[in-house]
Amino acid sequence: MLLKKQTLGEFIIENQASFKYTSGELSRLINSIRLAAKVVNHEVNKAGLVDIIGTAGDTNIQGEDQQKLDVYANDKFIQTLTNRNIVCGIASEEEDDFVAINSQDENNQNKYVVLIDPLDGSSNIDVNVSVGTIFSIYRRVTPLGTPVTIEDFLQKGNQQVAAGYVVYGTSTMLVYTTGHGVNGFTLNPAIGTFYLSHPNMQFPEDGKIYSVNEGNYIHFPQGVKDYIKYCQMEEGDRPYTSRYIGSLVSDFHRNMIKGGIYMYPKHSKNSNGKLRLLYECNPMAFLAEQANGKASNGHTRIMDIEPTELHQRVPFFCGSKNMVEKVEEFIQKHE
Ligand code: AHM
Ligand code: MG
Repeated sequence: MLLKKQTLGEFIIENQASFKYTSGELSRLINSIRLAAKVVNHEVNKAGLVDIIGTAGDTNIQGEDQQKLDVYANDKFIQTLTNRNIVCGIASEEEDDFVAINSQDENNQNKYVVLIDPLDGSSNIDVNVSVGTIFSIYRRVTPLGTPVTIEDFLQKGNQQVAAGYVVYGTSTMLVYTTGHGVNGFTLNPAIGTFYLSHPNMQFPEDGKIYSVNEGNYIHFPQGVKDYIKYCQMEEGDRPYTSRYIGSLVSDFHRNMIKGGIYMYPKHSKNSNGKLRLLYECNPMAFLAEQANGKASNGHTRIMDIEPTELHQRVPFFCGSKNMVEKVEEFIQKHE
């Protein structure tokens, strides 16, 4: 019975003391993400009913069609964080450049920046398959009361203060970490409250699920091809099961619960893969490590990569520790 469980609001207050810097600001920030998530959830759930699905006619900086709901989710998250005057800057997959929020006002004491993918996996919207929101939170590195700069956003993942995602699935969940493990909250849509349903989430050390777009197989590096063949081999607990939703948040969420690996390798047409370091890979890597999993680009820990640009892409291997280590072994054998 969810009603007997702790609510997200109660959890945030109770755990405020364990945050690295306890001014209450980070609690307010997570609270405002919770609010925006509920608003977006409401819209995602009625996507099939109203004329909101389909492209908005614009293309984003990566040259992809923007779906109307991408735009909606982007606006809602930015509006909520701006109106509540909680952060000094936001970077989003849907914005070419970062958005500064009153950061040059010398009285502005907001010390956090948020990087966000407002609606990830958006090509799934039109076909009623789960999508998600991913967020990553840092303290700014430039002084308070000065304009926020690109440096505030180009921080290594190991500097994250908090990260999480919302999965708009068969039920809507908000899963996040502040560096003290990973907790998952399920929305009771009847009363609009998130309840703690998955405390202390952990990736099993080993898994039996591999998630990759195998349509790209021919273009993958030899090490990745060999690992896929290894997953399919009849030996020990193999062959593994192949599951690919094409929505990072949902694939990650399932793999964290059941044990598995998500892969988006580089390929011959896309030398850095597809996923973005700052608002897709780093937050998922932080969650993975906090849940006893691992995230790598095949060679290096994702959270140790020095970012050079806002929309930078990296190859991504993330999930159960032993599986990620195995694919790294295969990749490194060939390079
Ligand atoms: P998006 O941010 O444009 O939605 O792209 C990210 C998504 C991930 O959620 C998903 O895992 C991947 O792209 C799927 O890509 P592909 O269709 O190439 O397999
Ligand atoms: Mg995305």
